[in-house]
Amino acid sequence: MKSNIINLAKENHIDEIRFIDAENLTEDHIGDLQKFQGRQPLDIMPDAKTVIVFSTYIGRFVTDTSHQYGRTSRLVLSGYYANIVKPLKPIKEYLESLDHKAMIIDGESDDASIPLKGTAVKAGLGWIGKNSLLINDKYGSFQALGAILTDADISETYPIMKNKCGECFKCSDACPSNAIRTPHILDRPNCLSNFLEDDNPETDISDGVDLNGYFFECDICQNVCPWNQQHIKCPLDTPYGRLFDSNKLDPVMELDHLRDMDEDDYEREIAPLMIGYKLPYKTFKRNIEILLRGE
Ligand code: B12
Repeated sequence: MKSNIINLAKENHIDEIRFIDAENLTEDHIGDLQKFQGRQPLDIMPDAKTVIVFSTYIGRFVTDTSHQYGRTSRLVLSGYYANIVKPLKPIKEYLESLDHKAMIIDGESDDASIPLKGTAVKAGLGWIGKNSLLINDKYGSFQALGAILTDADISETYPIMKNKCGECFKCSDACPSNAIRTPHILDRPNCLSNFLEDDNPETDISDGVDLNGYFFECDICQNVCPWNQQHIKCPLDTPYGRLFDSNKLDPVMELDHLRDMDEDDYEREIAPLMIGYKLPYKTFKRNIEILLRGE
């Protein structure tokens, strides 16, 4: 069964796959357990035996970063922003065909889903960086994560990776809205990614802040991470990344073009990038205005 699952994962462009037991994640995996009440694998599927953990490299998903272009994150451009369901579906269907339960966990429902970064830590796929993201030597933090909870008993154990951030504080120093004051803990209301998708933020954290061109989501804390530099200079050539052609998207991202977009243009050219969640047009317009304010 396992080798069939691994083959299906490969066919669907997944780069790493691990099988961990469905027992509770501990402080070593997720830090403060209190914050994850009701989100442990067994809270979600009480008879689960295994969590299958998936990671896909998204380092190639970038558009032109020069000044006259707007930017969005690698996660959005990869199509996995709130939805890594598509490549996992054949695996879910395979498990179900063998009369097993299988539930896909993606990023769509924050509160109902297991914490994917901690799950990946337990699977030996990386460590939690100071920017609160999963990092490893091979992919840096440019990985989208997903999981399948199942009652099939196919788990293994993996050594947990040592944290290799050391004394580096580049992510917290670079965050223009000061969202990483405590290492490993993201101050969500102060994170630009959070702000740029919030239709009705309590405070406008963008005042006087350089968005580095980002109009939806933000990769600033990742762009400065030493573990990502090799991927920024020369992204890995992976099957999924190969499907992305930035040349097609670059003209759409020109700031002049973004500024002039009406709702129809937006629906046609930008909205399809946002799989699983669509930024309302009026919030997009607000973000572009903020971006141009800083030009
Ligand atoms: C809600 C959410 C957000 C929110 C809040 C983020 C947050 N850090 O909480 C917002 C919208 C801001 C966001 C932004 C982004 N997100 Co997000 N997000 C999620 C989601 C849906 C849930 C995360 C969650 O549970 N947060 C709740 C808080 C309580 O937990 P936490 O951040 O995990 O933090 C805990 C750990 O750091 C731990 N901890 C603290 N100290 C220590 C110490 C040790 C030793 C250990 C082990 C742990 C530990 O305790 C913290 C809680 O206090 C997940 C998908 C999922 N189901 O897991 C994706 C997810 C985490 N996001 C992801 C990504 C890629 C991003 C962005 C990079 C996208 C972008 N470019 O804009 C940014 C990154 C911002 C950042 N620096 O974290 C990826 C992470 C991939 C990776 N390599 O880690 C995920 C897994 C989605 C996916 N399908 O791949 N996200």
